[in-house]
Amino acid sequence: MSIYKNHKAIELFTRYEGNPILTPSIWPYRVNSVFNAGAVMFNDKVLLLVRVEDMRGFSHFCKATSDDGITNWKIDSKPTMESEVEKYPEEFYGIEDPRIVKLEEENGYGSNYAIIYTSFSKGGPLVSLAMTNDFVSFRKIGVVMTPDDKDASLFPNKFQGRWALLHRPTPSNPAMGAHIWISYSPDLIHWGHSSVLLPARQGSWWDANKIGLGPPPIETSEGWLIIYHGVRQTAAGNIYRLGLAMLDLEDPRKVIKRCDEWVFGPHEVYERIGDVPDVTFPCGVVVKDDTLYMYYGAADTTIGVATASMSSILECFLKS
Ligand code: BMA
Repeated sequence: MSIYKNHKAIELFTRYEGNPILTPSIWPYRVNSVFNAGAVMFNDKVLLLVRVEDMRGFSHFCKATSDDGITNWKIDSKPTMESEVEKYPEEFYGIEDPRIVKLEEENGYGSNYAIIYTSFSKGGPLVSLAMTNDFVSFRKIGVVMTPDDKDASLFPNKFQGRWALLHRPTPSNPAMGAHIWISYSPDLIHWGHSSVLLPARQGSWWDANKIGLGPPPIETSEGWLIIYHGVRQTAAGNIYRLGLAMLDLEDPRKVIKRCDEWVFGPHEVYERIGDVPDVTFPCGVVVKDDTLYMYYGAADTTIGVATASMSSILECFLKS
């Protein structure tokens, strides 16, 4: 049920009518919430690495797969990837919000898939990297960005011999705004040459003061499509909505265009009510033919899917 029925906005994304597709109540073991999942096509199925919050409040990842990416999810019977605090002390309070990228170039680890995630350390959230070939065993590389930093993803390929990472450091002075940055590395370990890529806007904009990357960058004919979240601070709490930007294919530091209006936000009851109300938070998409499937955490409690045609998304960049 939506309170926005007959709303004048023509929505770019269509929510699956059976949303939410994944909920804590169908989980094979006892959990508090399931949300913010990374997504990838793997063995002709949609594979989600779901952030699962346990009954202590700590998160781990659990794999769910489906042939059509909408129904009949097969969920691992126990956690798939967990914190290992002895070896990786930065994972002290759990691991959160995975983004999955299939790497197109040799990376020195013999692994095809990179998982970039937030480790919740004793010093705050930071960015970690793990590699896998099968989503059964994972090789953790460790910390790539120190705290406070989160909402990070690699690109699938290198740019002039260097990997690129989008991430969102948080300045100690909140008045400075939390922006999306880009950094470079020759080896996925040592990062630098950092600069602000997309700044949070100011004033009454929907994406004022704090923004962060959503899913990994999506390669299109027009450039790298970026879906990012903007956090609107209100007297009643935060509203997490989504907007679009396009980056140059050859040099992602060049922002070709950033749309003014948000394209998705909390409307439905399951997005408006939950552990954290009014949150739509995607960490993964898959593209099949001309359709983009966006998997998003709803109110930090369940997972929904919404679809849009790639051609209609690209049209947004002509309009605004
Ligand atoms: C962000 C992240 C997300 C979460 C969102 C809303 O800062 O921590 O994991 O979904 O807040 O609570």
